[in-house]
Amino acid sequence: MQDLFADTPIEIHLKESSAILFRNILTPERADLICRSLRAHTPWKQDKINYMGKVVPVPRLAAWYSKTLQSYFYSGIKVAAHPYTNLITELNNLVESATGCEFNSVLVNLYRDGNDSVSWHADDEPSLGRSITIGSLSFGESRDFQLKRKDGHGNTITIELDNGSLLLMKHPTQRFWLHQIPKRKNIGDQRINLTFRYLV
Ligand SMILES: O=C(O)CCC(=O)C(=O)O
Repeated sequence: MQDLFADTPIEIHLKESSAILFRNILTPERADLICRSLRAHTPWKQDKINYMGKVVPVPRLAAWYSKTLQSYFYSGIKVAAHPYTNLITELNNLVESATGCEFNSVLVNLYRDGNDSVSWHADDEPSLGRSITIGSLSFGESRDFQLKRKDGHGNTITIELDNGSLLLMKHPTQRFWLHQIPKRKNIGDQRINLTFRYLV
């Protein structure tokens, strides 16, 4: 993995918490290569969840990797872990060197086009412990990433996450804030996002 190539990090002030955006953590060429490799070699799966009493497919594809092979529970489903590949290990190391935080697991999401999305949620599953830091690495098409307070106060914040960008959501963002990737018309290209976490 080549050296970090980031622009000056941008601090995003969130009430009671904060996030840091690192744009261009990789060169565009390197980010494109990684995007293609992840697209081709990830064991993508479309999970189904219970939503208002119905079993529905989630509007994206995903794969869960864990260094410690721990399964992951979210939205009432259990997802088995894949072992870290060389590329996932390199990306984990990259995110750790940029942020100084430790990660041991990652959810990889593929948004095939603007119809794919993830709705409002917090990454606050009990397996993540009490102090949760998330390192979110994006490849491919730029998409809007939105944050809003759980208590309904204040405005929704929108950040564009581009190819080769890293967003660090510090503790206690997951306690007070929700996030989503909304559907968008006119987005024909794919985006891959990796949310690195630390399972206790
Ligand atoms: O795709 C993103 O930027 C967010 C993904 C996400 O929220 C998640 O995996 O929990």
